[in-house]
Amino acid sequence: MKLHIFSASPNCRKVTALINYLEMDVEINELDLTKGEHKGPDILALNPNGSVPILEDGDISVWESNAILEYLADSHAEQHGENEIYPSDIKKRANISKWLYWQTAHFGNAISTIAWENFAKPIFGLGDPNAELVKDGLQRFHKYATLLEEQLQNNDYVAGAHLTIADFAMANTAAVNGPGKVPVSEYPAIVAWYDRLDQIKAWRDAAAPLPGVS
Ligand SMILES: N[C@@H](CCC(=O)N[C@@H](CS)C(=O)NCC(=O)O)C(=O)O
Repeated sequence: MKLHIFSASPNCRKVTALINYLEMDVEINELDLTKGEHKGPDILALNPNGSVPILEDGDISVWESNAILEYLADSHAEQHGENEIYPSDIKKRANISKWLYWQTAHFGNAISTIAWENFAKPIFGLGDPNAELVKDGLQRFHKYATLLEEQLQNNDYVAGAHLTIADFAMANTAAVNGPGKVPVSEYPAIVAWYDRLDQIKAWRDAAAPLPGVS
């Protein structure tokens, strides 16, 4: 298997964390997004969105980071057996899936808006933050963070008592929350959960230096 990434990207961190956690043998191809290396014809042939991460496995390519998490966890289970990180029981799986979809549609989407405007956009030379978009992102962030906060007040991990792929998915923006001015510090259970994840070497090792941050 081959994974195309930009290490500093939050959506790539969730995938590399899982690869580390499951000790999977995956070839890594690092692309520099700041140089547009993800827009070449070879990458567009794998992912017409021209975004990373992208996983190649034989004759298929998988894009959408949460789909890649599921595929990698299932591939690992096929060879090594069941793992609590993504169990096969359909009720446990549904409980994980709902958080994965929610992360993409809601929590992660709100954070992306804020962090893109405040942090990434200037780095890509695309201008100053748009105050209206930041305001909209913050409104959505607080709505969804309130829900996640309650879940994490009652559970150590996003989907319950065990670490699952939903944790790596949900925490993906940990490194950009600070420079992106995402107000996660207002939510103590979320902060404690980020700290819990930081105890996991596979997660820590997936962190990469951010462009423009020393
Ligand atoms: N929903 C997609 C988002 C992928 C995405 O937007 N990746 C960013 C990096 S975090 C990217 O490649 N951006 C460059 C671009 O879209 O041109 C996923 O979860 O994989």
